[in-house]
Amino acid sequence: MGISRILIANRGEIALRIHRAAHEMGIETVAVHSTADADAMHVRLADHAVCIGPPSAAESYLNHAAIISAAEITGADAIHPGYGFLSENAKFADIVEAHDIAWIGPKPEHIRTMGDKVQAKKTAGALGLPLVPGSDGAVSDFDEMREVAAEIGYPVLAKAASGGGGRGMKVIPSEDQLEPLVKQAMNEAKAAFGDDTMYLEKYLGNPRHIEFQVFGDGRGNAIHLGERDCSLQRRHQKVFEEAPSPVISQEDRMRMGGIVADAMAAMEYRGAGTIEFLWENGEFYFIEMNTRLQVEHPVTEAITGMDLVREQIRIADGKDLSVKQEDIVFTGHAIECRINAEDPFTFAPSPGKIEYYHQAGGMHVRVDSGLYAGYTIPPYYDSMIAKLIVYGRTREGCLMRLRRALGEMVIQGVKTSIPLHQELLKQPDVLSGNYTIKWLEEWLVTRAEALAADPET
Ligand code: MV4
Repeated sequence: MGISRILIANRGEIALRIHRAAHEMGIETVAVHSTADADAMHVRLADHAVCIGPPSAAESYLNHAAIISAAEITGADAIHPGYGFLSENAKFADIVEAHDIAWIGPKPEHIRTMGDKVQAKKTAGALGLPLVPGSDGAVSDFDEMREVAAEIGYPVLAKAASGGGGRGMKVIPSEDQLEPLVKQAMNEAKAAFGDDTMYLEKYLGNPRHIEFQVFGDGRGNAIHLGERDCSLQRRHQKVFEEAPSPVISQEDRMRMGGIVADAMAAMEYRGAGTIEFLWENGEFYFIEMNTRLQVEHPVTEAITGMDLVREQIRIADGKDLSVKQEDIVFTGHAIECRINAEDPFTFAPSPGKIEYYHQAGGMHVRVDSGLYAGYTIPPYYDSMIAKLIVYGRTREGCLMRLRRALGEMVIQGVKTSIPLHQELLKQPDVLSGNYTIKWLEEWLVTRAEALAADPET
């Protein structure tokens, strides 16, 4: 009994990350890949590899039948979905479990609940999490919307129940624009998700994005691993993440962490999860829950010393949580820079052949990446090609080490966001931790204007 062969239903750095955790546990891996990923590092390292389709994700990494068939053929007894792709697909999770394959993820019912943002908010509220003031669930009647909006005050934010991650939102500045803007948002939501259910929230003008990492055993025990600050984002793509947040006190961390862990215990949540909050004027407001492992999980690993993928696998195998809350110690500071194959000024994707690659190293420097010299980055998928995660005993020490490590990284053949990160590390607001979700995009505008005025800068 027990998990002995994991099929990794993903690609890129996260596939490699999962492979490494599995191998450390003595578990074999099965890589499934598209024709475009035959030369990927995780495919080479995996014990078994199955080509599941053409480059298009719809026909490969999202292809339920091909993935289940690959699991059956190779005798995999568990599937890890990584992030993105099928990771938050409740139907696929159901299918996996119906095949007696362990789903290394939350219970399908919880994926389903949290995928519906109205249901998620109701559930969070019932479990005692602080909510953004807004409509009590979905609203479809414009008179009712005007009533709710008048009560919470403008500006309000119309959000699609099937949205999330920034999709299907519209800021409504005043009552006269409510009906036309909500109608527009509904049309967009209908087109994007096939569902125009909307809800209203008070629009928070300048918050930080603070998310708590949680783990549950599915039987009523849960822990939190503190927060990550992911406020530096561009178009809902995180660029730079850190743990702990520079603005959260140890007291608030343990208080809010206790609330989220109690909530997860009460719902008998299983596996890894992230509870997202907006944080403004010292208050937390729940917005969404992600029922998956996140890209930025390594910063939590760095400050807790825990292997989050190992924890996920243990839980999927029916084991207890490996630690008790009182045994979790937060030490030092960690920052992750996402390195994308893209132009550091225009953000245009830059796929292609890696002519030369040199990875940063040294004390407390981690690079999660499947890159190697001679590898060709395919144009079909996400542009993130590496994550640089640096740890230091203090935030200042971490920033100094990060600057040094970024300077060591050499990626030739494609454009990357390394120069963007090097510029960011010169900004006083980044160095002092004085930023909100608006900071990066505002800074990028200033930078573009300065560049237009004087191309030498
Ligand atoms: C908000 C908000 C302001 N007020 N909700 C964007 C993604 C999704 N997770 C929720 N989002 C937001 N919800 C209220 N009531 C602002 C955002 C938002 C945002 C949130 C986190 C990180 C970056 C963001 C960028 C733009 C808008």
